[in-house]
Amino acid sequence: MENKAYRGHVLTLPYPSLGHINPLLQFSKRLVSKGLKATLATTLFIHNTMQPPSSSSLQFDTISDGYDEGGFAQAESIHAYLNRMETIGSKTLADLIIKNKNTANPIDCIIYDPFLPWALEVAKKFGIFGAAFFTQTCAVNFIYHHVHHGLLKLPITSTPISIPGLPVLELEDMPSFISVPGSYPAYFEMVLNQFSNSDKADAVLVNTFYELEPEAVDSMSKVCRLLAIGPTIPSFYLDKRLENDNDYGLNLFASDSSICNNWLNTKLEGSVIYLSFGSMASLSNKQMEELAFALKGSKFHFLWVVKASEEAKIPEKFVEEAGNKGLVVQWCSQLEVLSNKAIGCFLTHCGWNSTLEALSLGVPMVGLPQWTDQTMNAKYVQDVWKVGVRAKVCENGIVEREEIDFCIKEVMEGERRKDFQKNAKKWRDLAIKAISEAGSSNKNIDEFVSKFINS
Ligand code: UDP
Ligand code: 7WV
Repeated sequence: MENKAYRGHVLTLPYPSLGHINPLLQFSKRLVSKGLKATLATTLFIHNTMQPPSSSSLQFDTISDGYDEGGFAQAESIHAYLNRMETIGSKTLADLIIKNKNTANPIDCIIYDPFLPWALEVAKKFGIFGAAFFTQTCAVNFIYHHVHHGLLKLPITSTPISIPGLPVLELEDMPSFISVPGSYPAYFEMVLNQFSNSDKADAVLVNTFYELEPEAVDSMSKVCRLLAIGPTIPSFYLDKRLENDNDYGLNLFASDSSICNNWLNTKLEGSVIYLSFGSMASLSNKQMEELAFALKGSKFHFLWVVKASEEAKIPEKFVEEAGNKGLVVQWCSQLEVLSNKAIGCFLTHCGWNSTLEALSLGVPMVGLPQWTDQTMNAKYVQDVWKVGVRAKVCENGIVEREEIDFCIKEVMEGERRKDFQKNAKKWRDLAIKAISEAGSSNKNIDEFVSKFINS
């Protein structure tokens, strides 16, 4: 029998990629801890293919993106995918709301990814409270807001670029859709359209915390009703207030964390480089080779996540020759790895989740951004948060082995290592504070809950 004692029922709707699902899944768990019922809706394809968390306080349900058999890979183009998802997604989201209507817990709030702005239209049609949940930094969001409203004209003809609340930016620091004009036009339109109806959202949530980017939070707060609710990291790794909250949610692949843990536990404190490029990036053969040669020539141990789809790009015999110096796995539990004392630095693509996880666990970084917001995050890692360095890219678009080697040494043993570590520790302390102030969690989460409960 359904429990009627919930304070409300929230439906959360992430964009169907791992980096968007996981933060919303974590946030949903925080809402459950506040006495709400939360249902996370993924696409049918994601639901059928990803590894669900082993046990969860959440409910799961599905909508359709119109590609139930193959998901994004089945679509003819990015444009086609997004269009069909809007049509079929709107319809199946409405079906989901209707399905819940005559139960003990009808849906009274939709938290949607603004990559899917049509979800707000559906919520409004049913008279339901609608909140946008931004999965990138306020700095990045504010740039897109500026472009969307014509406040920043493209293409950019003069640098550096000054935007209120942001550091002075060079072209290479901007999100790739701006610095590489014409790249991924459908995605560029999507990130700008996050602001097409954000003024109609009843709340705007952002997975960041104030101290990370105070001026950007203040700037963005002037244009929408913003609440910084991050970092959306399981309680276990931060404040340890939610019992058994150590599961990071969906995984791309099943991974046996004992393999990484056992290996890391034989290594000295701060002696291992952890490398990962997230769930989406695909590196060139040349870039993989440069990474492999840099690791081979370095004296440090390394744990390298190479997805199955990238494995063929590893040079022949690399893994055998690395022996006990390196471990290559297809996937890992990244939070568990980052919290292992053996890790001395994280060589990352600077996806926002990875960056926020490293900041929250106090791990210095080497940034090798690939596209989208990663370039901006890498800029902040180096120049704003000062927790690492950003690798320099050659004219051919590759970060060469010498540069990788240089960056690794800077962060693992250079004169600045102590500063990087000290700053990383500071961000970890602030991350814990952000999520655990005001009793059991972030006061912005409490404010958000009371907003929609009383609406
Ligand atoms: N991740 C993981 N295991 C891995 C690699 C990545 O659990 O081996 C998780 C990581 O903790 C992060 C997410 O996958 O939460 C990647 O998100 P991010 O925004 O960094 O990058 P994206 O995959 O969106 O490019
Ligand atoms: C998935 C698809 C497209 C983009 C992203 C994720 C992102 O940057 O978060 Br543009």
